[in-house]
Amino acid sequence: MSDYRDFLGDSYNEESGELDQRKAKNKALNEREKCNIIICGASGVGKSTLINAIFGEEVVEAGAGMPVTQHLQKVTIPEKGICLWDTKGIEAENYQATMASLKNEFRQAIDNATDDSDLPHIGWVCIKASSDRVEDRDLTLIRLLTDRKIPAVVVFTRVTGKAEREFVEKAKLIIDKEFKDFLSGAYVSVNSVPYEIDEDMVVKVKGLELLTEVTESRFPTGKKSAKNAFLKAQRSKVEKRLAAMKDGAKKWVHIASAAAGTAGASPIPGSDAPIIAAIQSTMIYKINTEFELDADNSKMTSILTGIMGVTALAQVGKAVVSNALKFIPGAGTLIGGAISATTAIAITEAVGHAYISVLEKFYNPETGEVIFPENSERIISVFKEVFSYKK
Ligand SMILES: Nc1nc2c(ncn2[C@@H]2O[C@H](COP(=O)(O)OP(=O)(O)OP(=O)(O)O)[C@@H](O)[C@H]2O)c(=O)[nH]1
Ligand SMILES: [Mg+2]
Repeated sequence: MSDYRDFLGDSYNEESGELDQRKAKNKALNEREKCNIIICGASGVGKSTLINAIFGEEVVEAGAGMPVTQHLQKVTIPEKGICLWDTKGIEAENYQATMASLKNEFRQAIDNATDDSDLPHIGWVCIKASSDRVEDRDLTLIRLLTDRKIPAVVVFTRVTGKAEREFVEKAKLIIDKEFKDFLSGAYVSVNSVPYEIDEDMVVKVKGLELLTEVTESRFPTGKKSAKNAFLKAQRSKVEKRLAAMKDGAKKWVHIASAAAGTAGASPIPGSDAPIIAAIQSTMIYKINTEFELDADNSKMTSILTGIMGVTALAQVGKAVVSNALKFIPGAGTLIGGAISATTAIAITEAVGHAYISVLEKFYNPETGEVIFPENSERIISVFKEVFSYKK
Protein backbone atom coordinates (compact mmCIF):
# COMPACT_ATOMS: atom_id res chain seq x y z
CA MET A 1 0.00 0.00 0.00
CA SER A 2 1.43 3.33 -0.95
CA ASP A 3 1.73 6.12 1.52
CA TYR A 4 -0.28 9.27 0.86
CA ARG A 5 3.00 11.13 0.31
CA ASP A 6 3.85 8.88 -2.63
CA PHE A 7 0.39 9.34 -4.00
CA LEU A 8 0.58 13.14 -3.81
CA GLY A 9 4.22 13.43 -4.82
CA ASP A 10 5.45 16.99 -4.92
CA SER A 11 2.10 18.37 -6.07
CA TYR A 12 1.07 18.99 -2.48
CA ASN A 13 2.75 21.37 -0.10
CA GLU A 14 2.15 20.08 3.41
CA GLU A 15 3.06 23.37 5.00
CA SER A 16 0.80 25.64 3.02
CA GLY A 17 -1.84 22.97 2.42
CA GLU A 18 -1.86 23.84 -1.26
CA LEU A 19 -2.20 21.54 -4.20
CA ASP A 20 -0.40 22.52 -7.37
CA GLN A 21 -2.92 21.67 -10.07
CA ARG A 22 -0.45 21.72 -12.89
CA LYS A 23 1.82 19.28 -11.11
CA ALA A 24 -1.08 17.04 -10.15
CA LYS A 25 -2.18 16.96 -13.77
CA ASN A 26 1.30 16.19 -15.08
CA LYS A 27 1.82 13.48 -12.51
CA ALA A 28 -1.45 11.89 -13.60
CA LEU A 29 -0.33 12.00 -17.25
CA ASN A 30 3.05 10.49 -16.43
CA GLU A 31 1.51 7.68 -14.44
CA ARG A 32 -1.02 6.80 -17.10
CA GLU A 33 -0.85 3.33 -18.67
CA LYS A 34 1.01 3.41 -21.96
CA CYS A 35 1.08 1.55 -25.22
CA ASN A 36 3.59 1.72 -28.05
CA ILE A 37 2.39 0.70 -31.47
CA ILE A 38 4.57 0.33 -34.51
CA ILE A 39 2.84 0.94 -37.82
CA CYS A 40 4.85 -0.38 -40.73
CA GLY A 41 4.15 -0.13 -44.39
CA ALA A 42 5.28 1.29 -47.68
CA SER A 43 4.76 4.97 -48.43
CA GLY A 44 1.21 5.92 -49.19
CA VAL A 45 -0.44 2.67 -48.09
CA GLY A 46 -2.59 4.56 -45.60
CA LYS A 47 -0.73 4.40 -42.28
CA SER A 48 -1.54 7.95 -41.22
CA THR A 49 -5.12 7.64 -42.40
CA LEU A 50 -5.54 4.46 -40.38
CA ILE A 51 -4.05 6.03 -37.26
CA ASN A 52 -6.44 8.95 -37.53
CA ALA A 53 -9.39 6.67 -38.14
CA ILE A 54 -8.64 4.58 -35.06
CA PHE A 55 -7.44 7.22 -32.61
CA GLY A 56 -9.27 10.32 -33.80
CA GLU A 57 -8.80 12.94 -36.46
CA GLU A 58 -6.27 15.08 -34.74
CA VAL A 59 -3.75 12.47 -33.70
CA VAL A 60 -1.14 12.57 -36.40
CA GLU A 61 -1.05 16.36 -36.54
CA ALA A 62 -1.33 16.77 -32.80
CA GLY A 63 1.44 14.40 -31.82
CA ALA A 64 4.85 15.90 -31.48
CA GLY A 65 6.51 14.13 -34.37
CA MET A 66 10.07 13.23 -33.68
CA PRO A 67 11.94 11.98 -36.72
CA VAL A 68 14.08 9.63 -34.71
CA THR A 69 15.91 8.40 -37.72
CA GLN A 70 15.56 8.39 -41.44
CA HIS A 71 12.92 5.69 -41.60
CA LEU A 72 11.33 5.69 -38.17
CA GLN A 73 9.27 8.42 -36.65
CA LYS A 74 7.95 8.33 -33.11
CA VAL A 75 4.83 10.28 -32.33
CA THR A 76 4.00 10.51 -28.65
CA ILE A 77 0.55 11.55 -27.53
CA PRO A 78 0.76 11.78 -23.73
CA GLU A 79 -2.91 12.53 -23.17
CA LYS A 80 -3.80 9.31 -24.99
CA GLY A 81 -1.06 7.27 -23.40
CA ILE A 82 0.19 6.11 -26.77
CA CYS A 83 3.38 6.34 -28.74
CA LEU A 84 3.23 5.51 -32.42
CA TRP A 85 6.23 4.37 -34.37
CA ASP A 86 5.65 5.10 -38.02
CA THR A 87 7.90 3.81 -40.79
CA LYS A 88 8.92 6.41 -43.34
CA GLY A 89 10.05 6.54 -46.90
CA ILE A 90 9.67 2.91 -47.87
CA GLU A 91 9.38 3.25 -51.61
CA ALA A 92 9.49 0.68 -54.35
CA GLU A 93 12.77 1.88 -55.78
CA ASN A 94 15.95 1.18 -53.95
CA TYR A 95 14.00 -0.78 -51.42
CA GLN A 96 16.84 -3.15 -50.51
CA ALA A 97 18.94 -0.30 -49.18
CA THR A 98 15.92 1.27 -47.50
CA MET A 99 14.99 -1.95 -45.75
CA ALA A 100 18.55 -2.53 -44.64
CA SER A 101 18.72 0.87 -43.05
CA LEU A 102 15.25 0.52 -41.50
CA LYS A 103 16.36 -2.76 -39.95
CA ASN A 104 19.37 -1.05 -38.55
CA GLU A 105 17.41 1.85 -37.14
CA PHE A 106 14.90 -0.50 -35.67
CA ARG A 107 17.58 -2.57 -34.01
CA GLN A 108 19.16 0.54 -32.56
CA ALA A 109 15.85 1.86 -31.25
CA ILE A 110 15.25 -1.46 -29.55
CA ASP A 111 18.77 -1.75 -28.19
CA ASN A 112 18.54 1.76 -26.79
CA ALA A 113 15.34 0.97 -24.95
CA THR A 114 15.93 0.97 -21.22
CA ASP A 115 12.76 -0.92 -20.37
CA ASP A 116 9.52 -2.28 -21.69
CA SER A 117 7.96 1.18 -21.88
CA ASP A 118 10.38 2.03 -24.73
CA LEU A 119 9.56 -1.02 -26.82
CA PRO A 120 6.75 -1.53 -29.30
CA HIS A 121 4.04 -3.63 -27.68
CA ILE A 122 2.19 -4.37 -30.86
CA GLY A 123 2.69 -3.88 -34.59
CA TRP A 124 0.43 -3.24 -37.54
CA VAL A 125 1.84 -4.06 -40.94
CA CYS A 126 -0.17 -2.23 -43.58
CA ILE A 127 -0.51 -3.56 -47.10
CA LYS A 128 -2.49 -1.75 -49.75
CA ALA A 129 -5.18 -4.07 -51.06
CA SER A 130 -5.18 -2.41 -54.44
CA SER A 131 -1.64 -3.67 -55.00
CA ASP A 132 -0.86 -6.18 -57.69
CA ARG A 133 1.01 -8.53 -55.44
CA VAL A 134 2.54 -8.96 -52.03
CA GLU A 135 5.95 -7.33 -52.22
CA ASP A 136 9.13 -8.61 -50.63
CA ARG A 137 9.28 -5.48 -48.55
CA ASP A 138 5.94 -6.37 -46.93
CA LEU A 139 7.28 -9.76 -45.90
CA THR A 140 10.47 -8.12 -44.67
CA LEU A 141 8.40 -5.78 -42.50
CA ILE A 142 6.50 -8.67 -40.96
CA ARG A 143 9.80 -10.43 -40.37
CA LEU A 144 11.14 -7.36 -38.60
CA LEU A 145 8.40 -7.80 -36.02
CA THR A 146 8.51 -11.59 -35.79
CA ASP A 147 12.26 -11.48 -35.18
CA ARG A 148 11.61 -9.31 -32.15
CA LYS A 149 8.53 -11.26 -31.10
CA ILE A 150 6.37 -8.19 -31.39
CA PRO A 151 2.78 -9.40 -31.82
CA ALA A 152 1.56 -8.25 -35.21
CA VAL A 153 -1.61 -7.71 -37.13
CA VAL A 154 -1.53 -7.50 -40.92
CA VAL A 155 -3.86 -4.72 -42.02
CA PHE A 156 -5.04 -4.61 -45.59
CA THR A 157 -5.89 -1.01 -46.37
CA ARG A 158 -8.20 0.47 -48.97
CA VAL A 159 -10.31 -2.64 -49.22
CA THR A 160 -13.06 -1.08 -51.28
CA GLY A 161 -14.34 -3.80 -53.58
CA LYS A 162 -14.27 -7.28 -54.97
CA ALA A 163 -10.87 -7.03 -56.62
CA GLU A 164 -9.32 -5.90 -53.33
CA ARG A 165 -10.99 -8.70 -51.41
CA GLU A 166 -9.62 -11.20 -53.89
CA PHE A 167 -6.17 -9.73 -53.47
CA VAL A 168 -6.52 -10.10 -49.70
CA GLU A 169 -7.36 -13.79 -49.96
CA LYS A 170 -4.37 -14.47 -52.17
CA ALA A 171 -2.08 -12.38 -50.01
CA LYS A 172 -3.08 -14.25 -46.86
CA LEU A 173 -2.03 -17.54 -48.42
CA ILE A 174 1.34 -16.14 -49.39
CA ILE A 175 1.97 -14.56 -46.00
CA ASP A 176 0.79 -17.65 -44.15
CA LYS A 177 3.48 -19.70 -45.88
CA GLU A 178 6.04 -18.06 -43.66
CA PHE A 179 4.09 -16.53 -40.78
CA LYS A 180 1.09 -18.74 -40.12
CA ASP A 181 2.12 -19.69 -36.61
CA PHE A 182 3.19 -16.24 -35.70
CA LEU A 183 0.15 -14.42 -37.06
CA SER A 184 -2.45 -17.09 -36.31
CA GLY A 185 -4.98 -15.45 -38.55
CA ALA A 186 -4.45 -11.86 -37.43
CA TYR A 187 -5.52 -10.31 -40.72
CA VAL A 188 -7.91 -7.40 -40.93
CA SER A 189 -9.26 -5.62 -43.98
CA VAL A 190 -10.12 -1.95 -43.60
CA ASN A 191 -11.35 1.00 -45.50
CA SER A 192 -10.26 3.89 -43.30
CA VAL A 193 -12.09 6.71 -45.10
CA PRO A 194 -15.24 6.78 -47.22
CA TYR A 195 -14.35 5.96 -50.78
CA GLU A 196 -16.36 7.68 -53.47
CA ILE A 197 -16.65 5.57 -56.59
CA ASP A 198 -19.16 7.95 -58.04
CA GLU A 199 -21.53 10.66 -56.83
CA ASP A 200 -24.10 8.10 -55.79
CA MET A 201 -21.76 5.29 -54.88
CA VAL A 202 -19.69 5.46 -51.74
CA VAL A 203 -17.88 2.62 -49.99
CA LYS A 204 -18.23 3.17 -46.28
CA VAL A 205 -15.58 3.07 -43.64
CA LYS A 206 -15.20 -0.48 -42.39
CA GLY A 207 -13.03 -2.92 -40.54
CA LEU A 208 -11.94 -0.55 -37.77
CA GLU A 209 -13.88 -2.28 -35.02
CA LEU A 210 -12.49 -5.61 -36.07
CA LEU A 211 -8.98 -4.20 -36.08
CA THR A 212 -9.48 -3.08 -32.49
CA GLU A 213 -10.79 -6.50 -31.48
CA VAL A 214 -8.02 -8.42 -33.20
CA THR A 215 -5.40 -6.06 -31.80
CA GLU A 216 -6.82 -6.49 -28.31
CA SER A 217 -6.53 -10.25 -28.66
CA ARG A 218 -2.87 -10.03 -29.69
CA PHE A 219 -1.51 -8.53 -26.47
CA PRO A 220 0.23 -11.18 -24.41
CA THR A 221 -1.17 -11.82 -20.93
CA GLY A 222 1.77 -10.03 -19.34
CA LYS A 223 1.03 -6.79 -21.19
CA LYS A 224 -2.24 -5.88 -19.60
CA SER A 225 -1.53 -2.25 -19.03
CA ALA A 226 -0.42 -1.73 -22.65
CA LYS A 227 -3.64 -3.39 -23.75
CA ASN A 228 -5.70 -1.16 -21.47
CA ALA A 229 -3.91 1.90 -22.79
CA PHE A 230 -4.73 0.84 -26.34
CA LEU A 231 -8.40 0.23 -25.53
CA LYS A 232 -8.70 3.61 -23.84
CA ALA A 233 -7.04 5.43 -26.71
CA GLN A 234 -8.92 3.93 -29.64
CA ARG A 235 -12.25 5.34 -30.73
CA SER A 236 -13.55 2.66 -33.02
CA LYS A 237 -15.23 0.69 -30.25
CA VAL A 238 -16.54 3.35 -27.93
CA GLU A 239 -18.16 0.94 -25.48
CA LYS A 240 -14.81 -0.82 -25.00
CA ARG A 241 -13.18 2.55 -24.66
CA LEU A 242 -15.62 3.58 -21.94
CA ALA A 243 -15.25 0.28 -20.11
CA ALA A 244 -11.45 0.54 -20.18
CA MET A 245 -11.54 4.15 -19.01
CA LYS A 246 -13.85 3.25 -16.14
CA ASP A 247 -11.66 0.32 -15.11
CA GLY A 248 -8.61 2.55 -15.13
CA ALA A 249 -10.41 5.20 -13.11
CA LYS A 250 -11.61 2.66 -10.56
CA LYS A 251 -8.06 1.48 -10.01
CA TRP A 252 -7.08 5.03 -9.11
CA VAL A 253 -10.04 5.34 -6.76
CA HIS A 254 -8.81 2.25 -5.00
CA ILE A 255 -5.26 3.56 -4.74
CA ALA A 256 -6.39 7.02 -3.65
CA SER A 257 -8.66 5.56 -0.98
CA ALA A 258 -5.83 3.50 0.42
CA ALA A 259 -3.64 6.61 0.42
CA ALA A 260 -6.37 8.53 2.25
CA GLY A 261 -6.44 5.70 4.76
CA THR A 262 -2.74 6.15 5.45
CA ALA A 263 -3.32 9.88 5.96
CA GLY A 264 -6.19 9.12 8.35
CA ALA A 265 -3.96 6.70 10.22
CA SER A 266 -1.03 9.12 10.58
CA PRO A 267 -0.81 11.72 13.26
CA ILE A 268 -0.87 14.91 11.23
CA PRO A 269 -0.48 18.23 13.00
CA GLY A 270 -3.52 20.42 12.64
CA SER A 271 -6.06 18.82 10.44
CA ASP A 272 -6.19 15.77 8.16
CA ALA A 273 -8.79 17.43 6.03
CA PRO A 274 -6.55 19.43 3.69
CA ILE A 275 -4.49 16.34 2.93
CA ILE A 276 -7.55 14.24 2.31
CA ALA A 277 -8.96 16.96 0.10
CA ALA A 278 -5.66 17.03 -1.79
CA ILE A 279 -5.76 13.25 -2.19
CA GLN A 280 -9.31 13.42 -3.50
CA SER A 281 -8.44 16.26 -5.86
CA THR A 282 -5.43 14.32 -7.14
CA MET A 283 -7.68 11.32 -7.61
CA ILE A 284 -10.04 13.44 -9.67
CA TYR A 285 -7.17 14.54 -11.90
CA LYS A 286 -6.23 10.89 -12.37
CA ILE A 287 -9.81 10.08 -13.33
CA ASN A 288 -9.86 12.96 -15.82
CA THR A 289 -6.70 11.60 -17.34
CA GLU A 290 -8.22 8.14 -17.66
CA PHE A 291 -11.14 9.73 -19.50
CA GLU A 292 -8.83 11.84 -21.66
CA LEU A 293 -10.53 14.90 -20.26
CA ASP A 294 -8.51 18.06 -20.21
CA ALA A 295 -10.58 20.66 -18.39
CA ASP A 296 -8.80 23.94 -17.75
CA ASN A 297 -7.55 24.87 -14.32
CA SER A 298 -10.21 27.42 -13.47
CA LYS A 299 -12.95 25.03 -14.39
CA MET A 300 -11.33 22.26 -12.35
CA THR A 301 -10.99 24.64 -9.41
CA SER A 302 -14.69 25.31 -9.38
CA ILE A 303 -15.53 21.64 -9.83
CA LEU A 304 -13.18 20.58 -7.04
CA THR A 305 -14.42 23.31 -4.74
CA GLY A 306 -17.99 22.30 -5.49
CA ILE A 307 -17.29 18.63 -4.83
CA MET A 308 -15.45 19.34 -1.60
CA GLY A 309 -18.40 21.52 -0.61
CA VAL A 310 -20.85 18.71 -1.19
CA THR A 311 -18.75 16.26 0.79
CA ALA A 312 -17.60 18.60 3.56
CA LEU A 313 -20.35 17.48 5.89
CA ALA A 314 -19.63 13.86 5.16
CA GLN A 315 -15.97 14.43 5.92
CA VAL A 316 -16.75 15.11 9.56
CA GLY A 317 -19.79 12.95 9.77
CA LYS A 318 -22.78 14.65 11.24
CA ALA A 319 -20.67 16.75 13.55
CA VAL A 320 -21.06 20.49 13.55
CA VAL A 321 -19.03 22.06 10.82
CA SER A 322 -16.31 23.72 12.76
CA ASN A 323 -15.69 27.40 12.43
CA ALA A 324 -12.16 26.50 11.46
CA LEU A 325 -13.53 26.05 7.98
CA LYS A 326 -10.59 26.53 5.76
CA PHE A 327 -10.36 27.28 2.11
CA ILE A 328 -7.53 25.53 0.36
CA PRO A 329 -6.80 27.06 -3.02
CA GLY A 330 -7.36 24.44 -5.65
CA ALA A 331 -8.26 21.80 -3.14
CA GLY A 332 -11.54 22.89 -1.71
CA THR A 333 -13.28 23.85 1.44
CA LEU A 334 -12.69 21.71 4.43
CA ILE A 335 -12.96 21.34 8.10
CA GLY A 336 -10.51 21.04 10.96
CA GLY A 337 -9.95 17.95 13.05
CA ALA A 338 -8.82 14.40 12.61
CA ILE A 339 -10.58 11.95 10.34
CA SER A 340 -10.33 8.25 11.02
CA ALA A 341 -8.67 5.98 8.49
CA THR A 342 -11.94 4.14 7.91
CA THR A 343 -13.86 7.33 7.25
CA ALA A 344 -11.11 8.68 5.02
CA ILE A 345 -11.16 5.52 2.92
CA ALA A 346 -14.93 5.37 2.66
CA ILE A 347 -15.42 9.00 1.70
CA THR A 348 -12.62 8.95 -0.84
CA GLU A 349 -14.16 5.88 -2.45
CA ALA A 350 -17.57 7.50 -2.48
CA VAL A 351 -16.19 10.69 -4.06
CA GLY A 352 -14.28 8.70 -6.68
CA HIS A 353 -17.17 6.51 -7.72
CA ALA A 354 -19.54 9.45 -7.85
CA TYR A 355 -17.12 11.41 -10.01
CA ILE A 356 -16.80 8.47 -12.42
CA SER A 357 -20.59 8.42 -12.71
CA VAL A 358 -20.52 12.15 -13.46
CA LEU A 359 -18.07 11.65 -16.31
CA GLU A 360 -20.15 8.78 -17.60
CA LYS A 361 -23.19 11.06 -17.68
CA PHE A 362 -21.30 13.50 -19.87
CA TYR A 363 -19.78 10.80 -22.07
CA ASN A 364 -20.88 11.02 -25.67
CA PRO A 365 -21.12 7.48 -27.06
CA GLU A 366 -21.01 8.78 -30.61
CA THR A 367 -17.64 10.44 -30.32
CA GLY A 368 -16.23 8.55 -27.34
CA GLU A 369 -15.52 11.84 -25.54
CA VAL A 370 -16.53 13.42 -22.29
CA ILE A 371 -17.87 16.90 -22.93
CA PHE A 372 -18.41 19.02 -19.84
CA PRO A 373 -21.11 21.68 -19.95
CA GLU A 374 -19.99 25.32 -19.77
CA ASN A 375 -21.65 25.76 -16.44
CA SER A 376 -19.82 23.97 -13.62
CA GLU A 377 -22.95 24.17 -11.47
CA ARG A 378 -24.52 21.50 -13.66
CA ILE A 379 -21.59 19.22 -13.06
CA ILE A 380 -21.82 19.73 -9.31
CA SER A 381 -25.53 19.10 -9.30
CA VAL A 382 -25.06 15.79 -11.11
CA PHE A 383 -22.36 14.97 -8.57
CA LYS A 384 -24.80 15.71 -5.75
CA GLU A 385 -27.34 13.37 -7.27
CA VAL A 386 -24.95 10.46 -7.53
CA PHE A 387 -22.85 10.99 -4.41
CA SER A 388 -23.87 8.71 -1.65
CA TYR A 389 -22.10 8.37 1.62
CA LYS A 390 -23.75 6.88 4.63
CA LYS A 391 -22.05 7.10 7.94
N1 LIG B 1 -10.41 4.83 -49.78
C1 LIG B 1 -9.35 4.76 -48.97
N2 LIG B 1 -8.34 5.63 -49.10
C2 LIG B 1 -7.30 5.55 -48.25
C3 LIG B 1 -7.26 4.56 -47.23
N3 LIG B 1 -6.12 4.71 -46.55
C4 LIG B 1 -5.48 5.74 -47.11
N4 LIG B 1 -6.18 6.26 -48.12
C5 LIG B 1 -5.77 7.40 -48.95
O1 LIG B 1 -4.48 7.17 -49.41
C6 LIG B 1 -3.67 8.32 -49.38
C7 LIG B 1 -2.37 8.08 -48.62
O2 LIG B 1 -2.67 7.76 -47.27
P1 LIG B 1 -1.70 8.09 -46.05
O3 LIG B 1 -2.44 7.74 -44.84
O4 LIG B 1 -1.13 9.44 -46.15
O5 LIG B 1 -0.55 7.05 -46.31
P2 LIG B 1 0.79 6.81 -45.45
O6 LIG B 1 1.01 5.35 -45.41
O7 LIG B 1 0.69 7.50 -44.15
O8 LIG B 1 1.85 7.50 -46.35
P3 LIG B 1 3.33 8.06 -45.95
O9 LIG B 1 3.21 8.77 -44.65
O10 LIG B 1 3.67 8.96 -47.09
O11 LIG B 1 4.21 6.88 -45.90
C8 LIG B 1 -4.54 9.41 -48.79
O12 LIG B 1 -5.05 10.18 -49.84
C9 LIG B 1 -5.65 8.67 -48.13
O13 LIG B 1 -6.87 9.38 -48.14
C10 LIG B 1 -8.36 3.62 -47.13
O14 LIG B 1 -8.41 2.71 -46.28
N5 LIG B 1 -9.37 3.79 -48.02
MG1 LIG C 1 1.90 8.91 -43.17
